[in-house]
Amino acid sequence: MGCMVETQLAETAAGAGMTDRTRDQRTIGAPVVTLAMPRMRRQSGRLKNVPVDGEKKVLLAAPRGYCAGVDRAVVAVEKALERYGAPVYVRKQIVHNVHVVKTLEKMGAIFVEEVDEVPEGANVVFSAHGVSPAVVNEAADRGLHAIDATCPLVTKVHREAVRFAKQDREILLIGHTGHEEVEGTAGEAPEHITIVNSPEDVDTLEVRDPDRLVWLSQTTLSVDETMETVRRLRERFPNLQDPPSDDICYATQNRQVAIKKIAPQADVVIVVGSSNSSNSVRLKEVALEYGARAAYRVDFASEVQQEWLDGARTVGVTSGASVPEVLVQELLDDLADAGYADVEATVTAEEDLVFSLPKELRQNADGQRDARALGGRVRA
Ligand code: 0O3
Ligand code: SF4
Repeated sequence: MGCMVETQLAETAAGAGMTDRTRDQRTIGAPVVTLAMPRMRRQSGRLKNVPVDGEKKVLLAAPRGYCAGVDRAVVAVEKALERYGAPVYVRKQIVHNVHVVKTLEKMGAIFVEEVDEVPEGANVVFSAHGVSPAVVNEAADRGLHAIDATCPLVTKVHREAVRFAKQDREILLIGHTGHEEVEGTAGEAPEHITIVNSPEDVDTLEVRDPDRLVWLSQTTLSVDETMETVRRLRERFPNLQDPPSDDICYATQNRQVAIKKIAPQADVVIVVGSSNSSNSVRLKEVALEYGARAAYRVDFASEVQQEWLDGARTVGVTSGASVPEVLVQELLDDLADAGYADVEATVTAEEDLVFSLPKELRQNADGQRDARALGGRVRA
Protein backbone atom coordinates (compact mmCIF):
# COMPACT_ATOMS: atom_id res chain seq x y z
CA MET A 1 0.00 0.00 0.00
CA GLY A 2 1.45 3.34 -1.02
CA CYS A 3 0.15 6.76 -0.15
CA MET A 4 -2.23 8.48 -2.55
CA VAL A 5 0.08 11.43 -3.09
CA GLU A 6 2.70 9.02 -4.33
CA THR A 7 0.33 7.59 -6.91
CA GLN A 8 -1.35 10.78 -8.05
CA LEU A 9 -0.20 12.33 -11.28
CA ALA A 10 1.80 15.47 -10.87
CA GLU A 11 0.07 18.69 -11.80
CA THR A 12 2.40 19.18 -14.72
CA ALA A 13 1.30 15.91 -16.32
CA ALA A 14 -2.37 15.90 -15.43
CA GLY A 15 -4.54 14.94 -18.33
CA ALA A 16 -1.60 14.18 -20.59
CA GLY A 17 -2.74 10.61 -21.12
CA MET A 18 0.00 8.87 -19.17
CA THR A 19 -0.64 5.69 -17.29
CA ASP A 20 -0.07 5.55 -13.55
CA ARG A 21 3.07 3.44 -13.50
CA THR A 22 3.99 4.07 -9.92
CA ARG A 23 0.97 2.19 -8.64
CA ASP A 24 2.32 -0.96 -10.26
CA GLN A 25 5.97 -0.28 -9.78
CA ARG A 26 6.18 0.61 -6.19
CA THR A 27 4.87 -0.67 -2.92
CA ILE A 28 5.97 0.96 0.28
CA GLY A 29 9.66 0.58 0.90
CA ALA A 30 10.25 -1.55 -2.16
CA PRO A 31 13.22 -0.67 -4.34
CA VAL A 32 12.11 1.44 -7.28
CA VAL A 33 13.95 -0.34 -10.06
CA THR A 34 11.25 -2.05 -12.12
CA LEU A 35 12.05 -0.55 -15.48
CA ALA A 36 11.20 -3.44 -17.78
CA MET A 37 7.46 -3.00 -17.23
CA PRO A 38 5.71 -1.68 -20.33
CA ARG A 39 4.55 1.85 -19.80
CA MET A 40 2.90 4.55 -21.80
CA ARG A 41 5.21 7.49 -22.12
CA ARG A 42 3.87 11.00 -21.79
CA GLN A 43 5.32 13.25 -24.46
CA SER A 44 5.61 16.91 -23.62
CA GLY A 45 7.88 17.73 -26.55
CA ARG A 46 9.55 20.37 -24.41
CA LEU A 47 13.07 19.06 -24.86
CA LYS A 48 14.65 18.55 -28.29
CA ASN A 49 16.64 15.49 -29.29
CA VAL A 50 19.98 17.05 -30.17
CA PRO A 51 22.53 14.52 -31.48
CA VAL A 52 25.74 13.93 -29.48
CA ASP A 53 28.72 11.68 -30.15
CA GLY A 54 27.89 8.17 -28.92
CA GLU A 55 24.86 6.60 -27.27
CA LYS A 56 22.73 8.68 -24.95
CA LYS A 57 21.57 7.15 -21.69
CA VAL A 58 20.19 7.80 -18.24
CA LEU A 59 21.76 6.32 -15.12
CA LEU A 60 18.93 6.07 -12.62
CA ALA A 61 19.82 5.85 -8.94
CA ALA A 62 18.28 3.27 -6.64
CA PRO A 63 17.47 3.83 -3.87
CA ARG A 64 15.90 7.19 -4.52
CA GLY A 65 12.66 8.92 -3.52
CA TYR A 66 10.40 8.20 -0.56
CA CYS A 67 11.93 6.85 2.63
CA ALA A 68 9.94 5.03 5.30
CA GLY A 69 9.55 8.16 7.45
CA VAL A 70 8.17 10.28 4.62
CA ASP A 71 5.80 7.57 3.46
CA ARG A 72 4.46 7.20 7.01
CA ALA A 73 4.00 10.96 7.43
CA VAL A 74 2.16 11.44 4.14
CA VAL A 75 -0.06 8.41 4.79
CA ALA A 76 -0.75 9.85 8.27
CA VAL A 77 -2.20 13.04 6.77
CA GLU A 78 -4.24 11.04 4.26
CA LYS A 79 -5.58 8.75 7.00
CA ALA A 80 -6.36 11.72 9.25
CA LEU A 81 -8.38 13.30 6.42
CA GLU A 82 -10.17 10.00 5.83
CA ARG A 83 -10.91 9.52 9.53
CA TYR A 84 -11.78 13.05 10.67
CA GLY A 85 -12.71 14.75 7.41
CA ALA A 86 -11.34 18.06 6.12
CA PRO A 87 -9.85 20.24 7.26
CA VAL A 88 -6.91 18.62 8.99
CA TYR A 89 -4.24 21.11 10.05
CA VAL A 90 -0.58 20.32 9.56
CA ARG A 91 2.14 22.24 11.40
CA LYS A 92 4.80 23.14 8.81
CA GLN A 93 5.17 21.25 5.55
CA ILE A 94 4.55 17.59 6.34
CA VAL A 95 7.68 16.89 4.25
CA HIS A 96 9.73 19.36 2.23
CA ASN A 97 8.16 18.80 -1.16
CA VAL A 98 6.06 21.27 -3.12
CA HIS A 99 4.06 18.61 -4.97
CA VAL A 100 3.23 16.65 -1.82
CA VAL A 101 2.08 19.78 0.01
CA LYS A 102 -0.06 21.03 -2.90
CA THR A 103 -1.66 17.62 -3.37
CA LEU A 104 -2.54 17.29 0.31
CA GLU A 105 -3.91 20.84 0.29
CA LYS A 106 -6.28 19.84 -2.50
CA MET A 107 -7.40 16.89 -0.35
CA GLY A 108 -8.27 19.25 2.54
CA ALA A 109 -5.09 19.69 4.57
CA ILE A 110 -4.33 23.20 5.83
CA PHE A 111 -0.66 23.90 6.40
CA VAL A 112 0.20 26.38 9.15
CA GLU A 113 3.48 27.64 10.54
CA GLU A 114 2.58 27.41 14.23
CA VAL A 115 -0.09 25.75 16.36
CA ASP A 116 -1.54 29.11 17.44
CA GLU A 117 -3.00 29.32 13.91
CA VAL A 118 -5.01 26.12 14.50
CA PRO A 119 -8.57 26.57 15.84
CA GLU A 120 -8.98 25.26 19.39
CA GLY A 121 -9.96 21.60 19.53
CA ALA A 122 -9.03 20.89 15.88
CA ASN A 123 -6.86 18.07 14.53
CA VAL A 124 -3.23 18.90 13.89
CA VAL A 125 -0.47 16.74 12.44
CA PHE A 126 3.16 17.41 13.41
CA SER A 127 5.50 17.10 10.44
CA ALA A 128 8.01 14.30 9.81
CA HIS A 129 10.85 16.60 10.89
CA GLY A 130 9.71 16.58 14.52
CA VAL A 131 8.74 19.20 17.08
CA SER A 132 10.14 20.46 20.36
CA PRO A 133 8.35 19.73 23.66
CA ALA A 134 7.30 23.41 23.72
CA VAL A 135 5.21 22.85 20.55
CA VAL A 136 3.66 19.66 21.98
CA ASN A 137 2.73 21.56 25.14
CA GLU A 138 1.28 24.51 23.26
CA ALA A 139 -0.89 22.17 21.20
CA ALA A 140 -2.13 20.50 24.39
CA ASP A 141 -2.86 23.90 25.99
CA ARG A 142 -5.03 24.79 22.98
CA GLY A 143 -6.92 21.51 23.34
CA LEU A 144 -5.75 20.32 19.92
CA HIS A 145 -5.92 16.69 18.90
CA ALA A 146 -2.32 16.13 17.85
CA ILE A 147 -1.12 13.37 15.54
CA ASP A 148 2.64 13.08 15.70
CA ALA A 149 4.11 12.16 12.29
CA THR A 150 7.71 12.70 13.44
CA CYS A 151 9.90 10.07 11.79
CA PRO A 152 10.90 7.45 14.39
CA LEU A 153 14.53 7.98 13.35
CA VAL A 154 14.24 11.67 14.25
CA THR A 155 12.59 10.72 17.54
CA LYS A 156 15.60 8.49 18.22
CA VAL A 157 17.86 11.57 18.02
CA HIS A 158 15.50 13.47 20.36
CA ARG A 159 15.82 10.65 22.89
CA GLU A 160 19.61 10.70 22.64
CA ALA A 161 19.56 14.46 23.27
CA VAL A 162 17.38 14.03 26.37
CA ARG A 163 19.56 11.21 27.71
CA PHE A 164 22.84 13.12 27.27
CA ALA A 165 21.33 16.29 28.73
CA LYS A 166 20.31 14.28 31.83
CA GLN A 167 23.96 13.24 32.16
CA ASP A 168 24.77 16.97 32.08
CA ARG A 169 26.76 16.58 28.89
CA GLU A 170 27.15 19.37 26.38
CA ILE A 171 25.67 18.26 23.06
CA LEU A 172 27.20 19.53 19.82
CA LEU A 173 24.34 19.13 17.36
CA ILE A 174 25.70 19.10 13.81
CA GLY A 175 22.95 20.52 11.61
CA HIS A 176 21.55 23.59 9.97
CA THR A 177 20.25 26.42 12.12
CA GLY A 178 16.63 27.18 11.28
CA HIS A 179 15.84 23.72 9.86
CA GLU A 180 12.70 22.33 11.56
CA GLU A 181 14.43 19.12 12.59
CA VAL A 182 17.26 20.99 14.29
CA GLU A 183 14.79 23.30 16.04
CA GLY A 184 12.83 20.29 17.30
CA THR A 185 15.89 18.39 18.54
CA ALA A 186 17.51 21.45 20.09
CA GLY A 187 14.21 22.21 21.84
CA GLU A 188 14.54 18.98 23.85
CA ALA A 189 17.39 20.43 25.91
CA PRO A 190 18.16 23.98 24.75
CA GLU A 191 20.55 24.72 27.60
CA HIS A 192 22.69 21.67 26.77
CA ILE A 193 22.78 21.98 22.97
CA THR A 194 25.04 24.00 20.69
CA ILE A 195 24.42 23.86 16.94
CA VAL A 196 27.42 23.29 14.69
CA ASN A 197 26.51 24.28 11.13
CA SER A 198 29.66 23.32 9.22
CA PRO A 199 33.28 22.18 9.58
CA GLU A 200 34.30 25.86 9.59
CA ASP A 201 32.11 26.49 12.65
CA VAL A 202 34.39 24.28 14.72
CA ASP A 203 37.23 26.80 14.88
CA THR A 204 35.16 29.42 16.70
CA LEU A 205 33.20 27.06 18.92
CA GLU A 206 33.19 27.81 22.65
CA VAL A 207 32.37 25.00 25.05
CA ARG A 208 31.85 24.81 28.80
CA ASP A 209 33.85 21.65 29.49
CA PRO A 210 35.87 19.94 26.69
CA ASP A 211 35.70 16.65 28.61
CA ARG A 212 31.91 16.42 28.70
CA LEU A 213 31.14 16.79 24.99
CA VAL A 214 29.07 14.49 22.79
CA TRP A 215 28.02 15.06 19.18
CA LEU A 216 24.70 14.28 17.53
CA SER A 217 23.45 15.25 14.07
CA GLN A 218 20.51 16.10 11.87
CA THR A 219 19.37 13.01 9.95
CA THR A 220 19.67 14.43 6.43
CA LEU A 221 23.19 15.82 6.19
CA SER A 222 26.06 15.01 3.86
CA VAL A 223 27.85 12.02 5.40
CA ASP A 224 31.26 13.24 4.19
CA GLU A 225 30.84 16.80 5.42
CA THR A 226 29.58 15.60 8.78
CA MET A 227 32.58 13.29 9.16
CA GLU A 228 34.83 16.25 8.38
CA THR A 229 33.07 18.31 11.06
CA VAL A 230 33.55 15.47 13.54
CA ARG A 231 37.22 15.14 12.57
CA ARG A 232 37.79 18.83 13.28
CA LEU A 233 35.82 18.63 16.52
CA ARG A 234 37.92 15.70 17.70
CA GLU A 235 41.09 17.53 16.74
CA ARG A 236 40.06 20.36 19.07
CA PHE A 237 38.33 18.20 21.70
CA PRO A 238 40.01 14.76 21.85
CA ASN A 239 37.59 13.49 24.51
CA LEU A 240 34.53 14.11 22.35
CA GLN A 241 32.05 11.22 22.69
CA ASP A 242 30.33 9.67 19.63
CA PRO A 243 26.58 9.04 19.46
CA PRO A 244 25.49 5.46 20.19
CA SER A 245 24.53 4.92 16.53
CA ASP A 246 24.38 6.82 13.23
CA ASP A 247 22.06 9.82 13.32
CA ILE A 248 22.29 10.38 9.56
CA CYS A 249 19.63 7.87 8.64
CA TYR A 250 19.74 4.84 6.33
CA ALA A 251 17.75 6.64 3.61
CA THR A 252 20.00 9.69 3.49
CA GLN A 253 23.09 7.48 3.42
CA ASN A 254 21.72 5.10 0.77
CA ARG A 255 20.74 7.93 -1.61
CA GLN A 256 24.19 9.48 -1.26
CA VAL A 257 25.94 6.15 -1.92
CA ALA A 258 23.90 5.64 -5.11
CA ILE A 259 24.63 9.10 -6.53
CA LYS A 260 28.32 8.77 -5.64
CA LYS A 261 28.43 5.72 -7.92
CA ILE A 262 26.67 7.51 -10.77
CA ALA A 263 28.31 10.93 -10.57
CA PRO A 264 31.74 10.05 -12.01
CA GLN A 265 30.07 8.63 -15.13
CA ALA A 266 27.56 11.45 -15.58
CA ASP A 267 27.88 14.53 -17.75
CA VAL A 268 24.98 16.01 -15.89
CA VAL A 269 23.03 14.92 -12.80
CA ILE A 270 19.44 15.99 -12.23
CA VAL A 271 18.10 15.68 -8.69
CA VAL A 272 14.35 15.88 -8.20
CA GLY A 273 13.54 17.57 -4.89
CA SER A 274 12.46 20.87 -3.39
CA SER A 275 14.80 23.73 -2.54
CA ASN A 276 14.15 23.46 1.21
CA SER A 277 14.72 19.70 1.26
CA SER A 278 18.05 19.24 3.00
CA ASN A 279 18.63 15.70 1.79
CA SER A 280 17.75 16.60 -1.82
CA VAL A 281 20.08 19.61 -1.86
CA ARG A 282 22.85 17.41 -0.40
CA LEU A 283 22.42 14.97 -3.32
CA LYS A 284 23.20 17.73 -5.81
CA GLU A 285 26.29 18.75 -3.82
CA VAL A 286 27.47 15.15 -3.50
CA ALA A 287 27.04 14.63 -7.26
CA LEU A 288 29.31 17.60 -7.97
CA GLU A 289 31.86 16.47 -5.36
CA TYR A 290 32.01 13.01 -6.94
CA GLY A 291 32.70 14.15 -10.45
CA ALA A 292 29.46 15.04 -12.23
CA ARG A 293 30.33 17.77 -14.73
CA ALA A 294 27.16 19.63 -13.78
CA ALA A 295 24.28 19.02 -11.38
CA TYR A 296 20.86 20.59 -11.07
CA ARG A 297 17.93 20.29 -8.67
CA VAL A 298 14.37 20.62 -9.94
CA ASP A 299 10.94 20.35 -8.39
CA PHE A 300 9.39 19.34 -11.70
CA ALA A 301 10.60 18.00 -15.05
CA SER A 302 9.30 21.17 -16.68
CA GLU A 303 12.18 23.11 -15.09
CA VAL A 304 14.87 21.22 -17.03
CA GLN A 305 16.55 23.56 -19.52
CA GLN A 306 17.58 22.37 -22.97
CA GLU A 307 21.10 23.77 -22.56
CA TRP A 308 21.74 21.59 -19.50
CA LEU A 309 21.84 18.66 -21.92
CA ASP A 310 24.24 20.27 -24.42
CA GLY A 311 26.83 17.64 -25.37
CA ALA A 312 25.67 15.29 -22.59
CA ARG A 313 25.77 11.57 -23.33
CA THR A 314 25.01 10.36 -19.81
CA VAL A 315 22.44 11.95 -17.51
CA GLY A 316 22.30 10.82 -13.89
CA VAL A 317 18.90 10.97 -12.21
CA THR A 318 17.94 10.68 -8.56
CA SER A 319 15.42 12.11 -6.11
CA GLY A 320 15.30 13.12 -2.46
CA ALA A 321 13.60 11.20 0.32
CA SER A 322 10.49 13.43 0.16
CA VAL A 323 9.91 13.07 -3.59
CA PRO A 324 7.03 11.03 -5.04
CA GLU A 325 8.20 8.65 -7.76
CA VAL A 326 5.74 10.09 -10.30
CA LEU A 327 7.91 13.21 -10.52
CA VAL A 328 10.93 11.12 -11.49
CA GLN A 329 8.90 9.23 -14.09
CA GLU A 330 7.88 12.54 -15.66
CA LEU A 331 11.50 13.57 -15.83
CA LEU A 332 12.38 10.26 -17.49
CA ASP A 333 9.62 10.85 -20.04
CA ASP A 334 10.99 14.29 -20.91
CA LEU A 335 14.52 12.92 -21.12
CA ALA A 336 13.27 10.18 -23.46
CA ASP A 337 11.89 12.95 -25.71
CA ALA A 338 15.41 14.36 -25.75
CA GLY A 339 16.87 11.01 -26.86
CA TYR A 340 17.68 9.56 -23.44
CA ALA A 341 15.28 6.62 -23.69
CA ASP A 342 17.86 4.07 -22.55
CA VAL A 343 17.51 3.96 -18.76
CA GLU A 344 19.96 1.90 -16.72
CA ALA A 345 19.37 1.44 -12.98
CA THR A 346 22.33 1.75 -10.64
CA VAL A 347 21.25 -0.20 -7.58
CA THR A 348 23.43 0.17 -4.51
CA ALA A 349 21.00 -1.01 -1.81
CA GLU A 350 17.55 -2.43 -1.33
CA GLU A 351 15.18 -0.81 1.12
CA ASP A 352 12.29 -2.64 2.73
CA LEU A 353 11.65 -0.70 5.92
CA VAL A 354 8.09 0.31 6.78
CA PHE A 355 7.17 2.26 9.89
CA SER A 356 3.88 1.75 11.69
CA LEU A 357 1.48 4.67 11.59
CA PRO A 358 1.41 7.24 14.40
CA LYS A 359 -0.40 5.65 17.35
CA GLU A 360 -3.38 7.98 17.01
CA LEU A 361 -4.17 6.38 13.60
CA ARG A 362 -3.45 2.72 14.20
CA GLN A 363 -7.12 1.84 14.48
CA ASN A 364 -9.61 2.37 11.69
CA ALA A 365 -12.80 4.31 12.41
CA ASP A 366 -14.58 0.97 12.97
CA GLY A 367 -12.10 0.03 15.69
CA GLN A 368 -10.17 -2.47 13.56
CA ARG A 369 -6.40 -2.36 13.51
CA ASP A 370 -5.15 -0.58 10.39
CA ALA A 371 -3.09 -2.65 7.95
CA ARG A 372 -0.21 -0.27 8.65
CA ALA A 373 -0.51 -0.65 12.42
CA LEU A 374 2.58 -2.74 12.86
CA GLY A 375 5.07 -1.69 10.24
CA GLY A 376 8.05 -4.00 9.95
CA ARG A 377 10.05 -5.09 6.96
CA VAL A 378 8.31 -6.18 3.78
CA ARG A 379 9.33 -7.37 0.37
CA ALA A 380 7.58 -6.24 -2.78
O1 0O3 B 1 15.20 17.17 6.34
P1 0O3 B 1 14.88 17.43 4.90
O2 0O3 B 1 14.88 18.91 4.62
O3 0O3 B 1 15.74 16.66 3.99
O4 0O3 B 1 13.37 16.97 4.75
P2 0O3 B 1 12.53 16.29 3.61
O5 0O3 B 1 12.93 16.71 2.28
O6 0O3 B 1 11.11 16.53 3.99
O7 0O3 B 1 12.83 14.75 3.71
C1 0O3 B 1 12.41 13.99 4.79
C2 0O3 B 1 13.36 14.03 5.91
C3 0O3 B 1 12.77 14.24 7.24
C4 0O3 B 1 11.48 14.27 7.47
C5 0O3 B 1 13.64 14.41 8.41
O8 0O3 B 1 14.64 13.48 8.44
FE1 SF4 C 1 13.21 9.39 8.67
FE2 SF4 C 1 15.50 9.36 7.34
FE3 SF4 C 1 13.27 9.69 6.05
FE4 SF4 C 1 14.15 11.60 7.64
S1 SF4 C 1 15.09 10.89 5.76
S2 SF4 C 1 12.06 10.89 7.46
S3 SF4 C 1 15.08 10.37 9.29
S4 SF4 C 1 13.86 7.84 7.20
